[in-house]
Amino acid sequence: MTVKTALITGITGQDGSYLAELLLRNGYVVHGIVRRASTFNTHRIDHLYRDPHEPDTRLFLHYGDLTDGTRISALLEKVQPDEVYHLAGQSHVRVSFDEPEFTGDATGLGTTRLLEAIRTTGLPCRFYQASSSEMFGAAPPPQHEETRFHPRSPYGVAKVYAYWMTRNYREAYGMYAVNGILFNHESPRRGPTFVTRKVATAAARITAGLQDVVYLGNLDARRDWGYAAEYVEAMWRMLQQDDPDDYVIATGVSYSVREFVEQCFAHAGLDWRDHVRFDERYLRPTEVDNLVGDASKAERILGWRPTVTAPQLAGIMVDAEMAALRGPAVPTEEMTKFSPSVLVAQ
Ligand code: NAP
Ligand code: F7E
Repeated sequence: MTVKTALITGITGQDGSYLAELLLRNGYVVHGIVRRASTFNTHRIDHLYRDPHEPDTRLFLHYGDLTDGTRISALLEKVQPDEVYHLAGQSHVRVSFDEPEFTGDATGLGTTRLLEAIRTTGLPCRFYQASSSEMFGAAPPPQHEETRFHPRSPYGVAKVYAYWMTRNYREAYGMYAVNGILFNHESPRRGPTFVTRKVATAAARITAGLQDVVYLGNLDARRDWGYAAEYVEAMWRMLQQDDPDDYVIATGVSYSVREFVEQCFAHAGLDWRDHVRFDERYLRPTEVDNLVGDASKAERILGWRPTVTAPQLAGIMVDAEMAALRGPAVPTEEMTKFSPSVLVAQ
């Protein structure tokens, strides 16, 4: 059997770490692009890393930045991947209002740099673009592959641009390039400033007596929250089809931020109303009110279906935060033992 080689941009992020685990489990050689920082930013994948001098090493990391097209091209030439999973980007919606230009550069143009590098190197590789439900923005739910985009943030606008560049390269050059339009997906590895992780951390810390309140913004927004480890499986399946296409990935059920907060605090044995305060700094100039994905196409063609619900996710995330406070931080390796079916049973 031929061993496939994958290149993951954003391997140090939440999704990159789960995807790297999945691909290594599936026998791939995995290369990841890591941006240089003055502190280590590889904590989500440290448990996967082996000394590159060991003969059975299948994970390789390379420095690179999405804003550096020359480096992206050089890495593609060097790695010669069969599949490219493009997950890197400035992914925070609120921050995109503060940094619209950088967000456009990294999250929007970064995709073009990769597509153009694939085209000019002539590699016959398959390309996955991490598109987002934020592209639907103000479009009423349920949102599916044919729903018209109405993005409500510089992040959403950048993702719409990248979505169309991916489709354009598919149509113009016959490239195997797909858009995975993923609705919100969370886990204990979620970045600490996204609302689910922020709330789960606060619930655990309040229980431990380390803080008393948490400041939040809009509690009325509704999101379709799923579990990240299950969503990366859908990414992989999208690149295993005969023909390239675009797919919505979602649970089909939405909860308000208030409901998710309530679930986290109840799981920790707390009444959220005693601990949640409002701070307008967490509001966005334009908000996305209600996202509910219709993933029936993915179920029909990819055979993909989520199993973890948002209330279960709230429990998983609060438990992980409490475990991290009890001892040394929850080892990432331990988290990987949560297979989706195990999680449902917990
Ligand atoms: P994340 O945790 O924020 O990870 C983003 C990754 O991109 C990190 O590895 C980050 O590196 C890297 N990165 C950022 N700017 C970069 C640059 N200029 N050059 C190179 N690398 C850069 O995001 P995620 O939740 O895993 O999401 C993965 C992708 O899916 C993102 O494109 C996101 O926009 C998209 N998406 C996410 C969701 C969701 O609910 N999670 C839904 C739909 C789409 P550092 O580790 O150094 O910061
Ligand atoms: O906000 C509200 C906030 O930042 C969710 C990214 O992965 O998913 C994510 O974007 C909701 C919003 O995620 C706070 O106003 C209230 O309505 O966790 P979030 P997001 O904006 O939905 C999409 C699909 C992506 O593609 C993105 O990359 O929660 N909210 N209070 C708050 N949000 C935050 N962050 N912090 C608060 O204190």
